[in-house]
This record gives sequence, structure tokens and C-alpha cells, in this order.
Amino acid sequence: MDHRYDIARRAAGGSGSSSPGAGAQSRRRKVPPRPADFKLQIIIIGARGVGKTSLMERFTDDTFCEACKSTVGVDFKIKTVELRGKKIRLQIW
Ligand SMILES: Nc1nc2c(ncn2[C@@H]2O[C@H](COP(=O)(O)OP(=O)(O)O)[C@@H](O)[C@H]2O)c(=O)[nH]1
Ligand SMILES: [Mg+2]
Repeated sequence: MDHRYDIARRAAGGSGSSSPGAGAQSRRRKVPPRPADFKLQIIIIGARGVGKTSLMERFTDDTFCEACKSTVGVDFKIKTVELRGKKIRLQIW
């Protein structure tokens, strides 16, 4: 264990003894996510009010907003899916 860390722990009122949890803590350090194998852009086209935004939001966030205002301009969402062991990043417009 890092000696400086041990001193800091003692100062903070810790027991100072190296516990088995100390190793687990460093193992729990965040690993950056694996980059996507594929990146796809999907554009949903249709007349106003047919449910394009609703479809996109149901798929990406599993939500539905009945009283939402219609989209002015463009809007996109990102969802990553895994298919046959491949990570696919979807950008849905
Ligand atoms: N009942 C019902 N209403 C929906 C459905 N999908 C969308 N809507 C409603 O239709 C309206 C237009 O939907 P929206 O997703 O904004 O359409 P967009 O203009 O194509 O993006 C909204 O008030 C939605 O709540 C559906 O499957 N069922
Ligand atoms: Mg819309």
C-alpha cells in the first residue's frame, strides 16, 4: 500500500491497518468504456405529427410524452446497442 495514503487514512481517523478491501478499491477504478465497433446514423423522415420523436424517445429512453410540443428544427439521440457481440452506437435523428 502507498505509505502516504496510509498516513492520510490515519489522519482521517481510519484504522491504519491494511484491509483486504484496499486492493478491491483500486480494482473498482473506472475502466473507460470500450469504443463502439460500428457507428450508425439513422434519420427518421415523415410528415409532422406522425410520431417520429415519440418513436425515437421510446426506443432510446423508453419514455412517452403525450403532451409534448412538436419538434422545431432537428433533434437527435444516441443509444448504444450490442448485437452479436458487436457494440453499435446509433445516432438517431
Ligand atoms: N396515441 C398515440 N399518440 C402518439 C403516438 N405516437 C405519437 N403520438 C402523439 O402524436 C403527437 C406527435 O408526436 P411526435 O412524436 O411529436 O411526432 P413528430 O412530429 O413526427 O415528431 C404527440 O402528441 C404524441 O404524443 C402513439 O403511438 N399513440
Ligand atoms: Mg418531432
